[in-house]
Amino acid sequence: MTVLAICAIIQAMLTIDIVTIFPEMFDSPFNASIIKRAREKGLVSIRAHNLRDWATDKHKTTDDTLYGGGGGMLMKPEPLFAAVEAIRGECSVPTILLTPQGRLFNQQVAQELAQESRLLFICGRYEGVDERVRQHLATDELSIGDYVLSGGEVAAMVVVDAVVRLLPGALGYEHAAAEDSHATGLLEGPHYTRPPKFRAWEVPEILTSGHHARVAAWRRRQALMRTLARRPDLLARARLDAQDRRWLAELGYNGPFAHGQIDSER
Ligand code: JF5
Repeated sequence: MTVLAICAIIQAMLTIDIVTIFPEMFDSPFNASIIKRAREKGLVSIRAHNLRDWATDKHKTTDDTLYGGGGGMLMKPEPLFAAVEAIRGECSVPTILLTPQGRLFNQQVAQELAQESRLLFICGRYEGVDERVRQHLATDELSIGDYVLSGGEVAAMVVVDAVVRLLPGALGYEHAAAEDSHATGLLEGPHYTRPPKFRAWEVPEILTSGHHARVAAWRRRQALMRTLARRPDLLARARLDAQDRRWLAELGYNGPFAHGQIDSER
């Protein structure tokens, strides 16, 4: 048996539970593309639970008005606690509330979450959740960016997508996750496919030259140029070698750089 086949057998499944008042929102995105394939391969199990199943009144109420007035609605604590405690059972499960007040989600957080065996996401609606849910039920609060969504569902989809594609075996060998932008710490440079000339626009000659080392150097330089132009903040944390730093200096960037030894090879 191959090492790969053995790894495939010992790879434990990630179980993701989502608590929401709109479980049907998750049907399409989790039944397409990479997430669908990861589920079919048994790498991940994803369940979207209807919070209303844990509401106890005849109208299945999950929200209520704010104490202190001012208008607006908040998610009631009782159905959320009942749902999360029932789904968790006796297990300790990272329980993540999606909210604009959370810590900012990024590739590093995605890598951390991909190491877990279970994840539970709470999707808020309206003006948010009762403070006791944050304090005594959620173990973590994540934001996917500085904008307001109508609810946590779309944010949960973003986090689940970023995590699932990191699970070993989720991606085809066409594109290993280690090569991705943000895993390298740089933005990707320009990419081209056929035809070599489309309308007036030609593919850079270097790419069709067949000089693999020169192509690699060109791509790296393009990635550095694009990162400097669009996201110079990323350069301070990127892994850069001596050649990278020389190119950046030519472009007028002289730091800050991440500390640690300069890689002799990437
Ligand atoms: C939400 C009440 C949560 O809007 C967001 C969000 C923005 N960035 N990251 C998450 O969460 C949804 C809406 C209303 C609570």
